[in-house]
Amino acid sequence: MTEEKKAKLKVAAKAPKLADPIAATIDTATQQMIVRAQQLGIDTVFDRAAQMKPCNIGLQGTCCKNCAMGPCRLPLPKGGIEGEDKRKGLCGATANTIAARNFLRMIASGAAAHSDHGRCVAEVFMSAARKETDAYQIKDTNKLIAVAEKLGVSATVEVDGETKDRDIDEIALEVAHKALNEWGKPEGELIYLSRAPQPLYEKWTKAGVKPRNIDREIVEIMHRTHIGVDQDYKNLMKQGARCALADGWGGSMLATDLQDIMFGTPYPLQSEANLGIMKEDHVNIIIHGHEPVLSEIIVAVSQRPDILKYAKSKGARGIQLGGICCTANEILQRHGVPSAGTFLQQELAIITGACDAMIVDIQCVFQNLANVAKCFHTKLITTHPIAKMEQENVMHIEFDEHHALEDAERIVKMAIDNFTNRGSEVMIPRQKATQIAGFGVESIQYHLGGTFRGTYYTLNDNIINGRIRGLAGVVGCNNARTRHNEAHIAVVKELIKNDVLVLTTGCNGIACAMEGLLTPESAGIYCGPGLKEVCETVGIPPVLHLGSCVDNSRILLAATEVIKAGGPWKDLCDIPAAGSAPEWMSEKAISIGQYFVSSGVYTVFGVTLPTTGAPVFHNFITKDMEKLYGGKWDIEPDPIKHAQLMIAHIDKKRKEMGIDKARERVLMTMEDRQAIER
Ligand code: SF4
Ligand code: MSK
Repeated sequence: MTEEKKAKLKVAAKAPKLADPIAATIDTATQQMIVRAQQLGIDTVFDRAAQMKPCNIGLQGTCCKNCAMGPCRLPLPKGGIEGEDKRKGLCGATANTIAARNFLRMIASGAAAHSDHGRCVAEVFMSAARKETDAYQIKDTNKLIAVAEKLGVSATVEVDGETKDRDIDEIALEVAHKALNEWGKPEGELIYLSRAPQPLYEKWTKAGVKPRNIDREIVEIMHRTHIGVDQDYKNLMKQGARCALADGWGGSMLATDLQDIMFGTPYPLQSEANLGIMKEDHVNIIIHGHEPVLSEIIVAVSQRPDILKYAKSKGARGIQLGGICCTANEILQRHGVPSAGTFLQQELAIITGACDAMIVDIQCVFQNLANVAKCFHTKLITTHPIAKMEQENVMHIEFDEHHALEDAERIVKMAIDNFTNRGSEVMIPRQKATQIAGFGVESIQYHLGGTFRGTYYTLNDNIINGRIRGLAGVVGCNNARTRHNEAHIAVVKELIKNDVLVLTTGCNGIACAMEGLLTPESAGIYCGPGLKEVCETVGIPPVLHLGSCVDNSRILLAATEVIKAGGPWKDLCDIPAAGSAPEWMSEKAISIGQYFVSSGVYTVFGVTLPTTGAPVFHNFITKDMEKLYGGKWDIEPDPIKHAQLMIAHIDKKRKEMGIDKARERVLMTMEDRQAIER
């Protein structure tokens, strides 16, 4: 071998392994941008995933570091456990205890993230109700009255024996107090539990898992998982269920309701998705994170004529807003702001070279954004007091509802000023797809309700007659350990092909939008005959985008409306429905999964579950839990098998409800019918 060849090999051996763009993602825009990043020598999450292997013991959920005698690592022996499982940590904690404690801490963290988001919204709501800020008002008074009723706040008052409507501001103030109280009230139970079907409420009572207040359930998990406290995986999971319910039927549900009242309840609208929404001749502002309180104002400010004039004075043709992750979903649902991409595309938005500012709030924000931004002119701005970055090039403009308009104006102007600093290294992929988003409990009622009955009558009717085989809630993140968007799209396509109507949120919603599945026209291409007929008659997509991660509460309430509208079902676990998170990664997904399960939903996760190293505990959550709540966990990384598990569950429920035959009749071809008649 020549010296030159040896030297080349040495360099190659030292060079970090780079991601294969085709293996990393199914999305061609993302593939192009991974190549672009590699050409520019900028590492992305895809390369880092190729370079770093996950820890096998952590994957199994059996590594404990809850005290300084550990970490105690209890891997599952090759070939599994025969006989008694003698594995234990220094304190004697078994693999079941360790896996359950870790699982609970994920639930606590996920519930805390959603619920702290909810608390922040409730505080802004309080400021709006007190009229301490001009930036926020009560936009949807109908929703305010509906929410007031659920919280036990009267919308009317008796004056001299006459019933009169109460002042809206007065109602708002009382709603704000009632809502904020849910985080820390000293006694009682969460008010919204009463929104669940009665049999489910009774199950929670019997199991002793009704949340008392939101914060307490999170704190209690941290206590019970401390060394030497709760050492019974079943008892631990009781608290896991209680904390997750405090998220789904508490913090998340309140966040959604109060956001709808302040920012408007979403109704279907048209928009676009993928990196191609960015425009070379516009100021591009990317908003990323989860909390819509500041982004709402940024949307309003960027549409103001004086601001547009200012952008034009700098040579831009306008301002293009785009979203990443769930802030994207929030501003998409209410204003039609296009989605620039999912969780795994956040670095790529900057690598286009055309991102003049990226504004981030909380959750799912990569710290590496700062390193990527350094390579371009992009201003990276953190806005939340609890989420800063250590890198010097990151600017912090702290949001406060009392001066939200000024904050938003400062940020948008900074982005406009930065437009002139763009380098020549601009490459925006062309790919983008049309999407119809903005669905919710109310709009499903409008599209699939009865004209005179004002309920979910038409939806129920079509489930019972079998045109719609069942419902699926498909949600959650991307995970760099799996091929970006592949499982999301394969699961959803398999479901709609089999006549299952899909309700989506989070990054699954964005992935489906990028694939063109959020259009009514996609029904004709991808759906089975029953679902196709319903979608074409009503004019809806076969995949209904319900919003952000906290908006999974909309899925719970939509399912509850199905019960109320009548049919053979009495409880959520009776409905032919299933949940799924094909590419999950965040702790919030575990909290969501657990509140789905504790609400009676069979829930399948892709990738893996951090419970496989403790087979007894794993068995408990994937089998035994069904006896308590009617729902249980499952794990299936293969997307087609994953969807088929959900469909098998849906068919099992159809049979239990006595509606399996109706579907067979409705899906018969004309020839089949004629054959019977002859
Ligand atoms: Fe080990 Fe027990 Fe400490 Fe966990 S709590 S690290 S199992 S000694
Ligand atoms: S943003 S939590 S990656 S869905 Fe809600 Fe997407 Fe998951 Fe974040």
